[in-house]
Amino acid sequence: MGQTKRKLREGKPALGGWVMTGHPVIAELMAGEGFDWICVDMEHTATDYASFQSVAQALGRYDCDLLARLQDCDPVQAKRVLDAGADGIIVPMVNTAEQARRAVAMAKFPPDGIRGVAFSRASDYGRGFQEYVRDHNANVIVAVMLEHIEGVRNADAILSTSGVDAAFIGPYDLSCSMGLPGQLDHPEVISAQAEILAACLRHGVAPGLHVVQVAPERIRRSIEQGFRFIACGLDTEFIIHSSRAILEGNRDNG
Ligand code: 3PY
Ligand code: MG
Repeated sequence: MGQTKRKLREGKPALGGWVMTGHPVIAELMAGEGFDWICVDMEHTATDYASFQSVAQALGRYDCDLLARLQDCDPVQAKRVLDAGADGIIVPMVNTAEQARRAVAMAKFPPDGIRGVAFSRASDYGRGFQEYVRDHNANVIVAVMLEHIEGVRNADAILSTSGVDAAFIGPYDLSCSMGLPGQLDHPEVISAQAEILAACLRHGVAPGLHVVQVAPERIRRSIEQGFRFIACGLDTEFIIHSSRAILEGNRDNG
């Protein structure tokens, strides 16, 4: 079992980096700084499976779990990223218990799920087949995204689904679904997030949050609030902000 799942089980924060660029070097740079996990976003990017596999290969020498955010609750996508070496999946827009059951099933081999076996990279091309299949269902991380008000209403049913390790709030989609796009500090959005957090605690699921516009104090606040599976920003945001900070005040001096 990787460190992320172990930390979540122990109620400890597991901090993740978020890769929009799909580039293995970016993922390596972030993993080398000590993130517990890296997520490659395949929902809102052009990242394909070959790039995902390159990231998996690049992260091999780091003690850092690799997750993929899928485009949808789709068994084909889950199969392909897990075969490439993902340690888990983040499934967007899980609004019902049925979708949550599907998310778990597509991540696990029978008898717990429906994932097909293969001599893929994940099992060292078959050389580690028996061991991989034996341990996988216990090791894989299944995070469902609660990012729609319908998901908030169904939070108890979703989070009582066996095999869901973490509930991951997408604050932007959540705010949009409430007619409050991007108003993350609106009391109704804050209260919807608090409902998800409380449902997580009721069902023993790790509460997660994507702090998209990241600052160290926002991560600290999220941990204090009780969130444990926390994505810290985006690689693209890191590059924007460091570029801006360097140029600010120096642009006219050259
Ligand atoms: C959202 O805020 O909707 C997200 O999906 C963040 O990952
Ligand atoms: Mg979203």
